[in-house]
Parts: sequence; structure tokens; C-alpha cells
Amino acid sequence: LENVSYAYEDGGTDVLADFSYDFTPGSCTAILGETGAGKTTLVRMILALIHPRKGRAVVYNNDGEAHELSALTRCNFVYVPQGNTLLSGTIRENLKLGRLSATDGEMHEALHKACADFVFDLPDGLGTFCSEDGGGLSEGQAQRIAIARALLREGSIMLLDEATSSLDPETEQRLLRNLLESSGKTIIFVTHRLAVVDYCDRVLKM
Ligand code: DGT
Ligand code: MG
Repeated sequence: LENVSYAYEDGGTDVLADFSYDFTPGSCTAILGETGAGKTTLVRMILALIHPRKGRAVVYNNDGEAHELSALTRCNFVYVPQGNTLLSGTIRENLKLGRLSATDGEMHEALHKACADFVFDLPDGLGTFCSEDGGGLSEGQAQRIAIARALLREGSIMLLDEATSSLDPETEQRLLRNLLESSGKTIIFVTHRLAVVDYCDRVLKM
């Protein structure tokens, strides 16, 4: 992001003002900041759901070619949004939204990485039904299934927006370690929790 500024249509003041940052390939960055600081706005800009009013937002490849962020660059990103995002259906159906062709074995692997092994102990396992708001599951359980779903997706840059807010600190740290060990992905991790910072290469305070 190069000197980007952004204000919401009806919002008045700039949420991002002359903001620059390079999320370098393979790095894990923790984004911290109080509520309303603009963390989710930044995530939306990276996904090209909103566009800078000033400045430039690009993704670049190993040859240094830069492409303006747009709907076309979005396929490089794997996004776990803030809040509950499971749909009504079985856990298997929810995971298949990550990758339609995923096998049960691949789903097991993703669930394990996402610290969601509890699924294997449910009487119906992957066939367990969840309602649209994740009903029947705890918030922390729903969050881990959402992360497993993201892990099944292709895309080398992971964006997690408070995706682990309902987990206890030990599980959150274990999950983050799993993500870092296995992926080789670039990780952008929005969090309120300072303890997580120890596992990230870089900290961006907004
Ligand atoms: P959080 O999730 O509560 O920790 O807060 P952040 O850091 O994710 O904040 P963010 O980016 O959602 O909001 C930054 C500012 O922008 C805040 O003053 C609220 C405002 N804002 C966010 N979304 C919208 C929107 O869709 N329309 C308008 N007008 N303002 C918005
Ligand atoms: Mg937010």
C-alpha cells in the first residue's frame, strides 16, 4: 500500500490517511488497534472491496511485476472474515465452500491444522448439521471450522480478521503456530490479543 487514503462515502473523515505498508511475501504480520481504528477497512482494501481515494494498492509477484488490486487479484487471497460465517448445512458442506473437490482426508487435515479436532468426536462427524449462525456449535468451534474452510482454498495470502477472537489463548497460539509451520503463505492477522504478537514477524499498530 503506497500512501493510500480512504474515507467512507457518508463517513466524513479519513479512516486511512496517507498510509503505506508492504506486507512482504512469506511474512506474518499482526495488525493491532482499538475498535474503530480501521483494521477491517484495511482488509477490505486489500480485497479490493473498496478502493483507495488516493495512493496505490498493489500486489506484486516474484519478478517484481505489480498489479493494481482489483476483483481479478482477489483469487490470491484467502479471507476469514470477522464474525460468524458458517452457512446452514453440514460441516462437510461448509468445508466444501473452501474447495468443492476436497476429500474427507483433506478436510480432516485442514480441521486438524485449524485445531478443530473436536469434529472427529461428534457423533455425526463431518455430517454434523450447523445452522446459519453456527447454531449447535460454540463460537470458538465455528471459528475453527471457518479457518479450516479457508485452509482448503488456494491462494497464497491469508487474511484473518479477528478470526480467533473466541478461542482461549493456548488454542489460538497453537493454531497460529500450525498456520506458520505448514503454509509458506503470507499471513495478515488482525487481533486484539497482544500475546499473539510473539508468533508474528511484524506488528502493525493502527
Ligand atoms: P473493530 O473490528 O471493532 O476492532 O474495528 P476496526 O479497526 O476493524 O474498524 P473498521 O475498519 O471497521 O472501522 C473504521 C472506521 O470506519 C470506524 O470509524 C467505523 C467506520 N466504518 C466502518 N465500516 C463503515 C461503513 O461501511 N460505512 C461507514 N460510513 N463507515 C464505516
Ligand atoms: Mg474490524
